[in-house]
Amino acid sequence: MSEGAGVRFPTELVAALRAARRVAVLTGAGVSAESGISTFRDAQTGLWARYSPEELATPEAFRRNPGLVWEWYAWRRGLVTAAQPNPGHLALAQLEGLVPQLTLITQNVDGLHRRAGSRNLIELHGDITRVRCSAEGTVYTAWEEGSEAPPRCPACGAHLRPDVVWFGEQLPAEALERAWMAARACELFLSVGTSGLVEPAASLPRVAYAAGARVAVINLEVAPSSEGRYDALQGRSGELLPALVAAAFA
Ligand code: BV8
Repeated sequence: MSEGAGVRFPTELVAALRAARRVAVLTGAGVSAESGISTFRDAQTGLWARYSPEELATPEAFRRNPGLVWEWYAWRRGLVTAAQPNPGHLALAQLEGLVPQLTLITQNVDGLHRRAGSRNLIELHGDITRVRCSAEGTVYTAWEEGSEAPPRCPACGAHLRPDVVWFGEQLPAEALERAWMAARACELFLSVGTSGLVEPAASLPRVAYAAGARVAVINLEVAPSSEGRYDALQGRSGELLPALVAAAFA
């Protein structure tokens, strides 16, 4: 075992990270939990307790009640902009400068990896701090909030919508292709803070493993399915990621 910041890791994992030319990382909501952003598995709080994300994060919900869906995203956007990247986000941004090529593939829509300094970033499910025209697809990073919710596209008058991928919607083809390629090409794949329930993102660790990569899972709960194939590191990403970087590069 190798030690970093008081945490012990399998020596082979630390050696693999130190030696890797290409590393791919998949993150989920668990990486942002220590920034105070509740995960999808956590109960929704307050006003939104009676809704499940799966029933609001869909095109049908937006068609049925665009104002409700818009308000839910406005509430989440407020939480996200008030949050700060945590040591897990920062360790991944630091790691990008320590290995020859690190590709960070995130399911998260909170923008915290970008704010932490990660640059080679694939946002599989978009970013709730951006909106787009529901008719033309034009993306806006700033918009007028008037009396009407959702606000309307300044160019065509259609409703604006969050720039995210809803359940039942295709992921952006270019982002998904880049993620498949990174998973197939890497020597080491880290899956961090994800329950691995949502496809197609959940298939990426399997694609990497099948292509010969070493796969390590860092999560509060480690699924028995990874037994024997993956390095399973149970714990908080805000503690384990900085410790792993320290063990490999300190
Ligand atoms: C698609 C953006 C092709 C929006 C998200 C029926 C019809 C259509 C599709 C489907 C269908 N049935 C199934 C599907 C496929 C569907 C899917 O996978 N459904 C699941 C629920 C079964 N997928 C899709 O629809 C995708 N598109 O397939 O298109 C298609 C098209 C048409 C018809 C057929 C096929 C689109 C999926 C993208 C959805 N958008 N987000 C928004 O955010 O509002 S998904 C959203 O939920 C997140 O982005 C994320 O991906 C997911 C939540 O997962 P996690 O990130 O893993 O978070 P979770 O809370 O689950 O887990 C957190 C983990 O962290 C836990 O394990 C916890 O223990 C751990 N943890 C907590 N704290 C810490 C920690 N770990 C470490 N440290 C800590 N401190």
